[in-house]
Amino acid sequence: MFDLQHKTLGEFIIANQDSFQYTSGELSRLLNGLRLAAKVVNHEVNKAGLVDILGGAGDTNIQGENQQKLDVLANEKFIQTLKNREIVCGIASEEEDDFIAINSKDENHQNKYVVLIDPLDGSSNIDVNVSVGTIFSIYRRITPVGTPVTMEDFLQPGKNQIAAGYIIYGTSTMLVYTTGDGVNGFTLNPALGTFYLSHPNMEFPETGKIYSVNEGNYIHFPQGVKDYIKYCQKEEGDRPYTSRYIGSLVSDFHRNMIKGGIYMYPKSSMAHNGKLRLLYECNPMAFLAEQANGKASDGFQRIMDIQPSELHERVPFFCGSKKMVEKAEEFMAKY
Ligand code: AHM
Ligand code: MG
Repeated sequence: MFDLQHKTLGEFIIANQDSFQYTSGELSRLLNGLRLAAKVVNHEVNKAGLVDILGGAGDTNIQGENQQKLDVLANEKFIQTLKNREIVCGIASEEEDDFIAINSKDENHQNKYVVLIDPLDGSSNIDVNVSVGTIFSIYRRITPVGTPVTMEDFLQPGKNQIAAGYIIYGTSTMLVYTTGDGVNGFTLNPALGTFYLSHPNMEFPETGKIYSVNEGNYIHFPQGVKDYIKYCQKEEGDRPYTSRYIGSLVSDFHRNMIKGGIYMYPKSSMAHNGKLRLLYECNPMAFLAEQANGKASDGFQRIMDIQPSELHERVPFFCGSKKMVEKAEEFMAKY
């Protein structure tokens, strides 16, 4: 029977905690906290069509976008779960203007980790029953334990991440994560409420045949991107490629990792740094991509080398099968 043969996420976390280079019990508790919140949010997402939790909550987030109620709810659930368990010293969320400092009860602030989270990404897809996701990223704090966290603890380059992952609320719900030792995917058995290891050692194929980009913005893209898109469409060798764009980063990334492909959110004449957020979206996906033999770039340089200067900073994003990202960079370099 599937469920009995396969390792559960809880078992996997325990089994692998010794191989983790940093003190591990705390990270395990943190991953367990995220796993729990994921199940709660999954429950809410799955009943989205049934209850009156659809539509804008009336608030706009810091980026000036209308927040869906489920965004707010997912944000609350993740923050509550992490706060209550006192497993992190700070949280930054795409839905919050500022980071949240957490003071543990013993007043010693002994927790070493900060979490950055996009609680529900792709939320414009919720009310049309298309997959959405949660993205998380974990760093060790820079400032000493025993003191309150500061902005410095959050503004770290992606290469400092010690873990990152996503939860995809799709045809099935999966939790996919890395602690820097490859990428593993776990599928939720909704009847039991248990995640099982279903996709061990996930890897992007070296190259692929899918390109994912919002082509409606074509006219506003830099010439390098336009040329690369034309290259993807050209009849030559294994081309033309297939165009697939869900508009939900986690889902587009997940498909491309399994099938081989490239996801792009370039800058445009409308949005000078693209749309995606370096800290909540690009860095965690870049860490996963690199751990899965893929690549992530802003078109010119490695995403995880960028030194962030603000929490909600945006950056152009090219991510996926290594050869495809390199090809896109080649076109970008011409201009
Ligand atoms: P969000 O954080 O407001 O949900 O925006 C991020 C999403 C990504 O999941 C997706 O890839 C992209 O925005 C789609 O944007 P667009 O509709 O401009 O193509
Ligand atoms: Mg988002």
